[in-house]
Amino acid sequence: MIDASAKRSFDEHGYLVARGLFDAEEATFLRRHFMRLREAGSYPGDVVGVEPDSDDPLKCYPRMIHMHRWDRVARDWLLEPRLAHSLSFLLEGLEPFAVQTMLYFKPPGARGQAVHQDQYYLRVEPGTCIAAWMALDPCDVENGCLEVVPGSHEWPILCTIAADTGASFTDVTVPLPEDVEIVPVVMEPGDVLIFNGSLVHGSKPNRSDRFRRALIGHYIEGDARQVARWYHPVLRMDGSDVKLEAGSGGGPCGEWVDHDGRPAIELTGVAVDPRTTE
Ligand SMILES: O=C(O)CCC(=O)C(=O)O
Repeated sequence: MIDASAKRSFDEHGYLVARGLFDAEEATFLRRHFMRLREAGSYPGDVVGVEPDSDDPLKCYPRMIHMHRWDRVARDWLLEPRLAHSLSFLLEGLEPFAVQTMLYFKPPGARGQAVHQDQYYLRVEPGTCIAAWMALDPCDVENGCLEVVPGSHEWPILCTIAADTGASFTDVTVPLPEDVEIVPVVMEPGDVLIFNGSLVHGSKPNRSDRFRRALIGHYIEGDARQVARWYHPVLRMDGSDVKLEAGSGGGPCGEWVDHDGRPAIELTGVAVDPRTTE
């Protein structure tokens, strides 16, 4: 249940955890459903194929993208009334539009995803995107739970630099000043982390012998006129299509500079269109 004080915390920090928004049985059902699909073959949106004998755990269980375009269970979850109500409340009555689903399997030994901002990819105009990240397993530091930089939703989109691909399956990240606090978000199955599209977040490798599965929905503010091409078609929460402009990704981005001995961001960079998803 998201109340006024949770909304204040969301506005201040850029994220909140809706504990128990879904129950453990629903999480179990979704976990089994997507494991069955993943183990049965390949799907549109797979960046790499399933390679059961690979040494890279992420090639045995690559993430799934945009499943809601061909899987009823994923579509029903993306448009779920509990998510619609929670997001509308946080957006002050503005119903969001739904644009993406993803399933991260993150098996034991899998790399994480270097810290980034989702809005770098979605380029929603005006406004921003918002993510609903639902734990399907207990998520903790050992198995590479999501980590966030509280308050970073107030930052502009940062220019990216190369990531350490030994620890991250994506190859870009955002630079962070040394004293920035990165907070692990420990969650139980059915909990949903809701976060602002500019919030810096990512995850470390899974160093446990457990999976860390998560089902993710990406949404945009309901008064947006544009979102990057990759995220079309755009859906209202009743499932009907809404026509928005298809922007390119890319655009201005911020770089850290020293202002009287303190880090500050100046919009001096230009990001290229990533033509893919976060
Ligand atoms: O689940 C993860 O490890 C990363 C997910 C993420 O960063 C995202 O959905 O944007």
